[in-house]
Amino acid sequence: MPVFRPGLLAMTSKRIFVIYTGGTLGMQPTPRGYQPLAGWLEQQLRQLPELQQPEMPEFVLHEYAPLLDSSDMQPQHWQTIAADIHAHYDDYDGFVVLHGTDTMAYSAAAVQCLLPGLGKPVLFTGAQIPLAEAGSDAPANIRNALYAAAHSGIAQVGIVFHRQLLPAEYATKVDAQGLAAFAAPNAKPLLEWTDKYLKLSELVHVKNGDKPELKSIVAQKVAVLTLHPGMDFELIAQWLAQPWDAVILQTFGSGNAPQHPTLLSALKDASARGVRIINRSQCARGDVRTTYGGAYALADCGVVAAGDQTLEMLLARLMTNGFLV
Ligand code: ASN
Repeated sequence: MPVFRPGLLAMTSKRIFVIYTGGTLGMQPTPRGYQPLAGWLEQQLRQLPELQQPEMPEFVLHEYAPLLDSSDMQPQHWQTIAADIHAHYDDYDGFVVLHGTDTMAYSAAAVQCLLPGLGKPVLFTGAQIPLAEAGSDAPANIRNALYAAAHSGIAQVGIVFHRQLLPAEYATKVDAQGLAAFAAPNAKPLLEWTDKYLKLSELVHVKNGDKPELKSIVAQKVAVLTLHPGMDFELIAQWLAQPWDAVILQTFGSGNAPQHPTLLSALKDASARGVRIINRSQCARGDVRTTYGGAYALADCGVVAAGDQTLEMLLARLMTNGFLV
């Protein structure tokens, strides 16, 4: 396993393009909760001691207007991020996207789908505590993201958070307030920062610099339906009759649903009309399998098993016309 000793690296001439979309990282307290503040972050980052070390790369900060809480991010924002990376691709060694944590895993998954054939690192990071407040996790997260974008050799989209670099394909937000906000229950971290070392897992795609393709978002009417005991299947059947392009069913355990005739016939009708219906487990770890009758019943209705894909990645694939399974 390759190991980097940050302290021993010589001065670097690496250049990183940083896209700042908003999020808690750069927010200020106001009477109506935390809000982003335009034009504030760059000066703060230029003074941050963590970023002044010789092994840290140079960076250019591209601030979006308006800065957003990530709950306001939409597919068109994913497209803008991917297009900006694509437009600046040849001029930088890697890319860091500063983003709110709430929908970071969705944006990271989407950017991965929008830039197939990526040959350089694209690392999303943010914070749970604003940089403006004591005890903020922003300095360490930004430092680790910039460092990994310059030195790790990773050629994929990842999320750097709380001493880990997780693959965008498997990352999800698991903690609303805690600093270890992200996990990849079905994958290993690509990198982990220990006290002395940066450990690189063997799973990384190695950097080759190749310019990716830039795909476009395809407008889709997608809905997510989480199954639960006590559902009203008559109402669900009416809902499934709406003109969806795709429905992600969050099923029980290893992909099971109640074998209720009203539900099953509504699913069968919808899939016969061309609605793509996907079976994804509502469990965080594990995958969808035809182990039980409930999963076979869904497959008989034309419902497609999602394997171990995250909700974020499934949505991203649906919205970019990528392969689902
Ligand atoms: N609401 C914030 C956001 O997603 C949460 C955060 O960044 N920690 O923009």
